Order: sequence, then structure tokens, then C-alpha cells
Amino acid sequence: MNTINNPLIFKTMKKVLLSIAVLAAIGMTSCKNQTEEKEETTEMTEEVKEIAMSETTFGVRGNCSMCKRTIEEAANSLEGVATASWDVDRKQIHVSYDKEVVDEMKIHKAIAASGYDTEQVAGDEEAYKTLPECCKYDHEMEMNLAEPAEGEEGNHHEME
Ligand SMILES: [Cu+2]
Repeated sequence: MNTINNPLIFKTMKKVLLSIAVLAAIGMTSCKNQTEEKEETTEMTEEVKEIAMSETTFGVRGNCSMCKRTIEEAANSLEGVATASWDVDRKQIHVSYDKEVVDEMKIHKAIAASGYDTEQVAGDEEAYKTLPECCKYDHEMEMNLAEPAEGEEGNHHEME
């Protein structure tokens, strides 16, 4: 009577047992892989990985080198992201990633969660509030610029 009365406990136990089973299965397959496929596949998996790597470039707002660190860390924190490099002049990030593991929208969302606007996902407001003052970028800022900001170029010409 008691156990039937409490479906929550039953459900939780089921969940726990299921995760143990899954973990055991993963453990078993990875051991198997290590012993059986060790020598044969080393070369092949490297090749496959290279082919699977995708590249993307999209706009991300930000001000300075601290923004750069936060933005890149957010992208790099995702499993499947190989490299992430944000360009302060172009307000643009370049990411290479394994599309079998992570998709582009996840990268947008991770950056947005750290407080930064991407061209597809608005930055999380709470995270934005915790950014250092110098990093509180303008939400109207142009991003995805083809060339570095004109102001700097102009100054160089005046100097000549
Ligand atoms: Cu900054």
C-alpha cells in the first residue's frame, strides 16, 4: 500500500536504476573500445574529426579585451567547440566546431547566457548587469562589420 501510494519514490528509484544501467553500459563500451580498436582506429578517427569540423562566423556585440575573454570562454565551454576567436573591431566571432556534437544555435545561446548579444540571440539581462562597467556595451551597436571601425582608419589618414 505504501509503495503504491508514493509514485514519486517509485519514479525516482526507477530513474536512479536507469542511470546506473546507462553508466555501466558506457563504462563497458569504452573499455571495449580501448582494448579492441586501439591501434587500428587512431589514424582514422583523426581524419574523421578533421572532416567533421565546421566553421562559422557571426556577429557578437562587445567592447574590449575583457569582453573578448568572456565571449570566447562562453563558446569554448561547450563540448564540441574547437576554437573561438572574437574580433573586437568587427564585432564578430569565428568558431570552429564539431557539428556532430554541438550546433550553431547552442553556441549563440552560450554566448548570450554570458551576457552578450549575438545576431540571433539577445544577451541574458541578468548576466549583462554583472559585467564590469567597461564591458556594458551598447545594445544598438553595429555588429558583423566587414571592416574595422571607420573612425580609426580616418585618424590614420589625417596623420599622413
Ligand atoms: Cu569588455
